[in-house]
Amino acid sequence: MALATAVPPPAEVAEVKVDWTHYHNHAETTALLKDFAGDYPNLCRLLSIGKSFQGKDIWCLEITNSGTGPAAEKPGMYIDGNTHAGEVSGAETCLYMIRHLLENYGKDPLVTRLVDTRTFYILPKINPDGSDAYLRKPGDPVDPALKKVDDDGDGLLDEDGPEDLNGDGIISQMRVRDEKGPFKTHPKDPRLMVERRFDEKGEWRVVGPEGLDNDKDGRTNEDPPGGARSVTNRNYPAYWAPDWVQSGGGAYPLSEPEAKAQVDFILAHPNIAGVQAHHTHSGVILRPYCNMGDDQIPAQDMAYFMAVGAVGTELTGYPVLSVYNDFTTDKANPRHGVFVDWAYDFFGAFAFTTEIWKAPGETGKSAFDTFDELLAMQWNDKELGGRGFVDWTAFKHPVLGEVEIGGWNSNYFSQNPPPEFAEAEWKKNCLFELKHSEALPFLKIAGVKVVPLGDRLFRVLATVENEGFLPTNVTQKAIDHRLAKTVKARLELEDGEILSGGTTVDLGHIPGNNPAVSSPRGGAAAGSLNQRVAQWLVRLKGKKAQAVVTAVSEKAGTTKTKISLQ
Ligand SMILES: [Ca+2]
Ligand SMILES: [Ca+2]
Ligand SMILES: [Ca+2]
Ligand SMILES: [Ca+2]
Ligand SMILES: [Zn+2]
Repeated sequence: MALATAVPPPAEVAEVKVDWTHYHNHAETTALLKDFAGDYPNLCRLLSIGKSFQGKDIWCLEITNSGTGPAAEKPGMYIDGNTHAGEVSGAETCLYMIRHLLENYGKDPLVTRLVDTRTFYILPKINPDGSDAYLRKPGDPVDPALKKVDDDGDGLLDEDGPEDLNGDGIISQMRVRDEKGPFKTHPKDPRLMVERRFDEKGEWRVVGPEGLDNDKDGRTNEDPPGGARSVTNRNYPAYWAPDWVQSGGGAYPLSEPEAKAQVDFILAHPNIAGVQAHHTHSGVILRPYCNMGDDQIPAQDMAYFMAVGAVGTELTGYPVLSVYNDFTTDKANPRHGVFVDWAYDFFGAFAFTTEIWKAPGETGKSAFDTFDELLAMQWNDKELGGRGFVDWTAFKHPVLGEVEIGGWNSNYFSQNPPPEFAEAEWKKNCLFELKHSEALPFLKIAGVKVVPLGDRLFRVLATVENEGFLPTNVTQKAIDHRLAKTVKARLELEDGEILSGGTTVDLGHIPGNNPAVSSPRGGAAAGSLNQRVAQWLVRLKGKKAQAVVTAVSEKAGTTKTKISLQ
């Protein structure tokens, strides 16, 4: 990097207003990203990394101070959201991060330093098609230019969309009275149902989502306008498995255009050292692996996962969990082809996936552990005025006859936070991810010593330091998998000859700034562990000369300094 030049945002730029009580669809997100890119041309650049199945741009806002060097020569922090259609919280958290970085640049010292020294690649919506299908309200127009999607693979396109039968704007559940049904009315709250005991009579059977089975295939609302195809988080080239092992992986790794665009983008940006994906929900920070235990993670990597993760827990209140150990109910059927495993194991970055939002009533480690509906209902009554639950009401269904429509409005109660609770979630995750980016390895030239040896001979000693917390190789796994590149120091000399050392000196991998964590097996090492010295012996043609020392690390950045020899 060149010398730092602070770029204060132009004074006349008004803040980009973002309503954090609103979940933004693709068109709204696009407009916001264009506003940010237009307002902060020195700090960010809007890139389309590819198109979704329906032809929507998958946006990446690249954020760094262009005055302090090219984006590719700084440690990269990759942040994405909304891979799963309904997990729209991830997109909002990305937008929050974007706004936080751009509008606090020049005001907040940490933000300013990070935007000067790191490059953020922020992709709010990996899956804009699925996200739009989820956010679409019953009756909203569908853009006729978009490709239609056969969600259920029956050869018909968009043939069974949702019907808001009772006209309340929400697609709820339908239930019918049935003595053989699995549920009875909850004895403590008549709005709720509970499973009957084997020796009790049933009262209710849930027949599916509110609507009509338009194509009479026995399923209701299974192929709505638009749609998402799969784009699940199982389509990545890490321990991928086909349908007979796990459903949802797609036809082959990266068969989905969104996943392919995402992986191609990351591979084209090898400076990316930190990876953060956003999903919902559970209120947990997940780390690798999805299909293996912690014995497969080198001790040093585990120490870093714990150290960075602990900051995450402190700032978000979310525990850091292994997907396999703590987030997989059936250990015989773990997840395959998951992004976080690819990013850590196959790309060599330090990767987390956060499941944003722990809904009230979800008292277990993960959202699928427990749902205490009484607790959830109490919270719903107290905090939301009952808005999170649609009371069951009778409706005369044209096909099913007498039904009741109601139940949890789970999209904005459990799957995503209710709007008034959203901003606090976005903010605390943003603050953790800033800390993750602060932990990335960061190269600097701590000093250059020029020792005159007489007769136009000089010894040049450049001390290259990793100021960051993580080592320049980022993970031990990256070394094991031959992904990590060593740090190189280069001397460019006018009017002289390098006699020993060669132009480029290989400095190996440089540990981070905390030796206790850098070498967990050997205990604390010497204080200068995070420094390496490059040496050259040179002979000048004349009495003096100018030279440039450059230190290059793929993931810790490039830095250079000018020296004079005389
Ligand atoms: Ca279909
Ligand atoms: Ca309804
Ligand atoms: Ca149907
Ligand atoms: Ca329907
Ligand atoms: Zn998800």
